Amino acid sequence: MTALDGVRILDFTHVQSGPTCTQLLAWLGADVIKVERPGVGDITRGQLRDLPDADSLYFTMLNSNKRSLTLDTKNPEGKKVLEKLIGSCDVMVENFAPGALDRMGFSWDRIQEINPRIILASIKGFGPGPYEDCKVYENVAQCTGGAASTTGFRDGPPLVTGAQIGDSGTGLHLALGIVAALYHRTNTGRGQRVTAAMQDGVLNLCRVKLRDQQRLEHGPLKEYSQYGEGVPFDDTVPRAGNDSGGGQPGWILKCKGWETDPNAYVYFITQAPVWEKICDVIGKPEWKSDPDYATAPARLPRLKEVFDTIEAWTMTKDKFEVMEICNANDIPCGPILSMKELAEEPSLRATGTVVEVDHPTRGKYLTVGNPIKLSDSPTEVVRSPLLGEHSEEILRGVLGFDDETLEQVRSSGAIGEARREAAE
Ligand code: CAO
Repeated sequence: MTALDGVRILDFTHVQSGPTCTQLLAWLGADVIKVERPGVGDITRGQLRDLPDADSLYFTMLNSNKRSLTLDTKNPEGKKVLEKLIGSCDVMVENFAPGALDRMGFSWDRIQEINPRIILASIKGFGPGPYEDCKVYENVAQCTGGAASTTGFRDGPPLVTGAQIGDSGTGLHLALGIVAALYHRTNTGRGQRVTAAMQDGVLNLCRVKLRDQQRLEHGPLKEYSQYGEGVPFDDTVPRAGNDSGGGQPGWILKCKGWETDPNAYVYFITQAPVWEKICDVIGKPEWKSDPDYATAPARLPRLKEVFDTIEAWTMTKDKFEVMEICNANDIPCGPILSMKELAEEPSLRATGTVVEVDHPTRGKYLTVGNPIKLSDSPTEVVRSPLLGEHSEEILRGVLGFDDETLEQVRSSGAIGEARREAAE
């Protein structure tokens, strides 16, 4: 039995943020019914295509383990089907632009009227306030949630990060809210609204920078390398390059081969409890008793020199040798792994974190599996559905439609033409 066995999700999500949420719920065992516009589907099916006529990796990697139903919810017959689905599902998830669900005729009041037990979960770019009506994409959220202003180097422009903290991060927040609301419902019998704004999600993930904003009022941020370089702070948290965000200073250092390999680097942390071991490993045993280097506070003003010296050692080894030597000495560090290295890493395949699946139109592809491991409810990743692949199965199986009702809905144009043949 899966963890979310018996939970049925009406999935009105598209692009990335919402689909990551419902994919997580599907991986945890919920029955996720993805509703898509007939003939069109989620816009990502056709975006960034690597193969002509096959669903893109963008889509396939965000929609595993779901069923696809095509339904025109602006068609009167389609609206009736949607009402029935709302009545039969436990959770409805959506990340339309603000107001779109209301315009479709499905306000929260109306949804509750149809099914008081349902949970309505939404992602929007912003919470209530000046920007509540705005459409938002990933990088807008990174910029408005504090990530971009604190990412990059001090002398360069703000930077966005490759980690999709605005979309996938908010999807993850929403999934947690949904699971909590389901738990609440088992005690109260009532559904509720769950909302997660992308700006809020990003800020939550950038909380250490809000911490530093307040610390600035009481003096310079001594663990930022600009402190050691004598560059004064102004009244806002600066970009800190590769400085560690925590209490143990770290930096990215070159390893052997850096001249030609853009990922021949290691993240090295000068964790205070293992400082003496670091001194021995890098060939600076004299630092152990030198008052300028022996303690963490003494090292703060000279971090650049410390890391330059450690780098002179890391440059004599490749990144995996550095990892091996440091780990044997309890020194925390991590090689910069490329996507190619991650895709080929056998241990990630063994744990199901990277999975190869087969798809009827695109063949085999790699996807990220469930990063959350439950001992009694393991996830088996199933390929993403073709557009409308399960329309008939859902209308018959979930709503109990017979041949005649199905034909009536089909002839109204509400569900379009299913692409069952491609799956056969
Ligand atoms: N049948 C009929 N109509 C449908 C439908 C269906 N099955 N599914 C969607 N639609 C309609 C919607 O009702 C909406 O119509 P109206 O504009 O007439 O109300 C229309 O499709 C477009 O929906 P949208 O406004 O959500 O889509 P968009 O492409 O214009 O905007 C996005 C995309 C992502 C910017 C916007 O949805 C948004 O801001 N979402 C909230 C924040 C978010 O999740 N962003 C992350 C996206 S990933 O980077």
